[in-house]
Amino acid sequence: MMIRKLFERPDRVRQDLRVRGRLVGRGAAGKTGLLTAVADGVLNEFFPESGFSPGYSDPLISNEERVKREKRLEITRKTGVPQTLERSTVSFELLEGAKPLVAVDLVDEVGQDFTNTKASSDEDSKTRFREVQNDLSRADVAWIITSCPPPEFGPRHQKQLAKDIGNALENLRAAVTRRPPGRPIPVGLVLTKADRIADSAEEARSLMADDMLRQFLAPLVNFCRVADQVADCAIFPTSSFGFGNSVPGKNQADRRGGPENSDAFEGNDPGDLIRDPHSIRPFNLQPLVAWSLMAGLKHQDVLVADDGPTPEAVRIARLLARDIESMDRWIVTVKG
Ligand SMILES: Nc1nc2c(ncn2[C@@H]2O[C@H](COP(=O)(O)OP(=O)(O)O)[C@@H](O)[C@H]2O)c(=O)[nH]1
Ligand SMILES: [Mg+2]
Repeated sequence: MMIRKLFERPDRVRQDLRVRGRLVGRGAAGKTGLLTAVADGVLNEFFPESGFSPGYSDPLISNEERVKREKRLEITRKTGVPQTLERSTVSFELLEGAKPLVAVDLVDEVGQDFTNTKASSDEDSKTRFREVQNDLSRADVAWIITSCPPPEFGPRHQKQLAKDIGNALENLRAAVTRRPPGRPIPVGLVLTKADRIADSAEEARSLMADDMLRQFLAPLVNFCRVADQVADCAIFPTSSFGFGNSVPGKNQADRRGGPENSDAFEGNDPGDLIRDPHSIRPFNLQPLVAWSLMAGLKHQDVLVADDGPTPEAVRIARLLARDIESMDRWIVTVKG
């Protein structure tokens, strides 16, 4: 057996395909909302060309996950997206008919671990931070989460945004430098809460031209463009609630890392609540998931046996590429 890059030897591939997605972003960037919306809005939907569907082959697991989702949605309905106190994983499979093709897991991180862990922090915090970094350095795809600022964008938000992007970049850089040589990671730059600045997808698109988005996320874009350790990279504006479906909530000051911490990243960011939980229409998430699976499959190392089975991962990645082409999508390519 040898380890090879999939697309260098498309004739041979291992069977147990997996895509591990890891998220980076400060507290209140929208990570939990995003993963909840992926679980609610993308699972059990069919991709347009391949007919693939992210979901569960085991009804017991499916029921388990559904109950978790419904609980989370109920909390979101009442008091907003629940604060993340511990890492948790959203797992599902990419199915073709009844056949599971790829095991997918996406980890919801505690944002404060990225922003508040310091060299002088206690050992427990530093151990947790190193675990997150280790995991990220071994991931198949990374989502770097930044949120759209509120409509009243001023110098304070500008400063906050620079700080958020700077922190995300430092974390990404530290993780990718520890990747094995020749094993670049695809990076999705996810701009959450697009519904904060526009009432519809059309309006959002008219407000944010491709170059403006690249400019908005310039430090991350520039890094990903030149870093050898980064494979494909693209920007995805998203909304977890959907357009016209949020109302300003109370200040997030009571969330961990709030104003009692003078270096708070999220203390002044009033969160939004969902106006009508029955009309949640997550925006641009199916393209994000399909792209992540495609890029994640394309760039991972695979075990290659000289007389091995047929190139299943290549077939899947190609079909996903066709799916993406025919989806209503907003993908701003940076690299790849
Ligand atoms: N308008 C709007 N607000 C959102 C959206 N997603 C999250 N939020 C708000 O941002 C806050 C933080 O989101 P959360 O997902 O908990 O961030 P995390 O700390 O990165 O997990 C939430 O309490 C919501 O108020 C979205 O799609 N649209
Ligand atoms: Mg969270």
